[in-house]
Amino acid sequence: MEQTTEKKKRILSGIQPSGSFTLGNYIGAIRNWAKLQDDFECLYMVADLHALTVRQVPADLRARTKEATAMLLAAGIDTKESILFAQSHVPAHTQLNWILCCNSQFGELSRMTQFKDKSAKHPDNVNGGLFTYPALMAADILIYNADLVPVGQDQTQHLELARTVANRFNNAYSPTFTLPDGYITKEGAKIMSLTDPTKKMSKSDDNQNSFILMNDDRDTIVRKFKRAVTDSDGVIRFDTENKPGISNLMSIYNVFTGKSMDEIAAEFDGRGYADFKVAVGEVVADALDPINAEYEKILADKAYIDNTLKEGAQMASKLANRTLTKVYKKVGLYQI
Ligand code: ATP
Ligand code: LTN
Repeated sequence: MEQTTEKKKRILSGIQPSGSFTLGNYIGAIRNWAKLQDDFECLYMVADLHALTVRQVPADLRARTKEATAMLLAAGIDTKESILFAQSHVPAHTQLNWILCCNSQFGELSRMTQFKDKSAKHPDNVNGGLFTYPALMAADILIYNADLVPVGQDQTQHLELARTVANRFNNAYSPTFTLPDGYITKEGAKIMSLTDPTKKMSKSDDNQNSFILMNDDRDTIVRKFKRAVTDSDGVIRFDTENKPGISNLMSIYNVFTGKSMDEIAAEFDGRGYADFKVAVGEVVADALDPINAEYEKILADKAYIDNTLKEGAQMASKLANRTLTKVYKKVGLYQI
């Protein structure tokens, strides 16, 4: 690594343990997290509190938080380089959340598309947490004064809100928060559902065939790709508007092979969709297999996972509490 005296920029990102991680999560977020560790000071978080905005089965949430931690470790998050923790283990996030809620406008929160989507999906549970979700996400980021936030495209609106709130606070009091930038890779910023390629691949989708899970086995992966919804014109060409299904598969193939869309089109010229789908399945399975083997090993070691989270929470809390103390003072909360 290049020697430099400059302070490394800081990164914070999070993922909800609202289901097992999908290929969309891997390509859009997790894959990049591991790569960024050398060049940035990274904090990665299992956003268990955010998951509560949708009703969870308690035992499942508990299990998935542990599984999420194991999967992040298996995917290359190295605790010698990065801080890995669970959101609920660092209470300062929720404490700052309140202050940021008081600095977020009803109109701003009402415009969030994720709020609208999830309200439509769960009309019987349009709760306050779902509405103020972006203020908690802003707290996650701002409490560490993160410079960059690696996320998929769907999170850009939330990031924009974090900047707005940070800016408002800095102007109302005094410069306190770093304005965070998104770090969104062009390739794979939005992987689409395999059963409806106009929709984002999402781990909370009810249709199991719509997503590939990071811990699906090779046969399942290939089978799901074979069933992927495409079109009937039989030509492999990148055209997101008219051929969203094939374009999505091409994007996935591109991520794992590094081949350009033209190269992919040439490789499969004159061959049918069936061949292409199997090829996509194979490269995905090749990439996920070793991560999975590691995941199984880590998951069996509860003490290691617990210890990782404990140390992560301690380190994160130290940084977070410093910001919280400053903020409490600035807004005029009485200090004893
Ligand atoms: P949920 O279905 O519970 O809303 P999700 O699958 O959308 O979950 P999140 O926990 O909200 O996943 O997202 C974790 C990270 O993965 C975020 O950075 C998000 O942008 C990214 N991500 C999620 N789905 C995709 C996708 N289909 N393509 C690219 N990135 C994605
Ligand atoms: N809202 C994010 C998860 C998340 C997050 C964060 C991402 C919670 N807090 C802070 C980046 C930074 C999502 O992916 N749905």
